[in-house]
Amino acid sequence: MKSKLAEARLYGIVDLGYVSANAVIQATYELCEGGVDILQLRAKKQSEAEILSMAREIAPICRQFGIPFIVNDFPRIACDVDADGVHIGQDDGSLADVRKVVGETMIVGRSTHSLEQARAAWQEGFDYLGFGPLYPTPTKLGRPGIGLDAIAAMEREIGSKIPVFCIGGITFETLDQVIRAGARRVVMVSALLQSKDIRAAVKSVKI
Ligand code: TZP
Ligand code: MG
Repeated sequence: MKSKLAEARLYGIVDLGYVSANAVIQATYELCEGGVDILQLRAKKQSEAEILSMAREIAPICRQFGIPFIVNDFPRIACDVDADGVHIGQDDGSLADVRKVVGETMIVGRSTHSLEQARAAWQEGFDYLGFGPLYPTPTKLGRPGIGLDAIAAMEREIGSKIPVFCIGGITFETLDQVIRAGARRVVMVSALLQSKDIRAAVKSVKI
């Protein structure tokens, strides 16, 4: 799955801020069928037991499509459902601490919000990074947009070494300018999940 990660350009997230619990499986199928290259489960308000149960259902679907499955925030759940990876934020501890739970082979990703944080996360040894939010976004309230100016330098220095996915406010309107600013890989959350036809929306992303 590390080779799939290395090739991934479009990262989709099943975010429970946009998908109700009873629509998680449907959304997972539509993202996979549309052609996301990697998929994350992100549930900020659900209990660990609920997230475990959703992750258990999503994992075999991603496996069926050959798409790496990443669990946000919960290394233990990632292990329990035999996910391909776990994604953690700046406040979720060190890579070494996560590795104690998930072992050496699982993919571990980190959110970063500046070139300095991206550099630090690369030096620490994370497998991939999120970089953003580029624009302010309701999906991650309370964080200012870091803008597009930092993308080129980040891609030159870090994105040339490990996969870095630009994230935050990337829509069908903003995608072009994000790519023109130098982004190689993107995460799109609300733009895909709020589409009438998620599958068609994913298919229409050209990156
Ligand atoms: N981390 C930085 S921005 C963001 C996360 C999880 C949310 C991105 O969502 P959207 O809807 O694509 O702006
Ligand atoms: Mg977190």
